[in-house]
Amino acid sequence: MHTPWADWDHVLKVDPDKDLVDGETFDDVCETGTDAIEIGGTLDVTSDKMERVIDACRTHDVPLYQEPSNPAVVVDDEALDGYLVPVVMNAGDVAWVTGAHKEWVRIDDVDWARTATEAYIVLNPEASVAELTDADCEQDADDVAAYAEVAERMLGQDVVYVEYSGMLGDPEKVAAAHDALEEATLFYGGGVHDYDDAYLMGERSDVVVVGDLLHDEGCEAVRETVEGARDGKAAR
Ligand code: 1GP
Repeated sequence: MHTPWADWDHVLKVDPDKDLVDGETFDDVCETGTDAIEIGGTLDVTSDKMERVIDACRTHDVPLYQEPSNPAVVVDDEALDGYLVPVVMNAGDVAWVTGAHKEWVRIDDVDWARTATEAYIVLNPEASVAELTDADCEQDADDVAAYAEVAERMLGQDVVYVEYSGMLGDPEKVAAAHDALEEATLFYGGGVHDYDDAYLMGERSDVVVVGDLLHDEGCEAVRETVEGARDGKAAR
């Protein structure tokens, strides 16, 4: 698989289970300036809900990826550029390291040319993803850096994802993960609400992922985070 994310600054993560702000459409979402849209959520996601988002975005140019949270929700659709599949480095439950993945490969004909993995390091214990995966979120900056290095060097991961879903993370830990990587792309996600948050994390990662803001505040707020992520990265 080629690695388009190496050129991204910003990803918008759409939760198919959540509504857009009143009056906004997926046309507006596709025009926020984000480099890619990832469709995925942790809870109550179904393939029907996924399809609805893919359909609404299919005529736009913005790259579209599915981030399946379990094998049952994987959608086969040519409008998708590919699949970004989470592997949780610090999961307590190995289902989220190789278990669900093994089931998927067993039951499905995986389109490997369009499939890549993201090595998640989950750091907000309050997040659904932390609860679901039984993640050990007690990690200091050294631990986070070590997980990042293991992901890239031992497991050959091309995307490492520091995930604080729902809260703005510790900039020092994000920077530690970034410093530990050679070629892999570092995604940062969690609690980015405005230009300044995006700038802060853009300075310390390669790609800033914005999720809830879209559903809570809308497209204009997202647009500001695109600017912030780009400016932060440029200032590095
Ligand atoms: C969630 O990392 C993303 O997987 C984004 O987090 O919803 O807190 O922006 P937020």
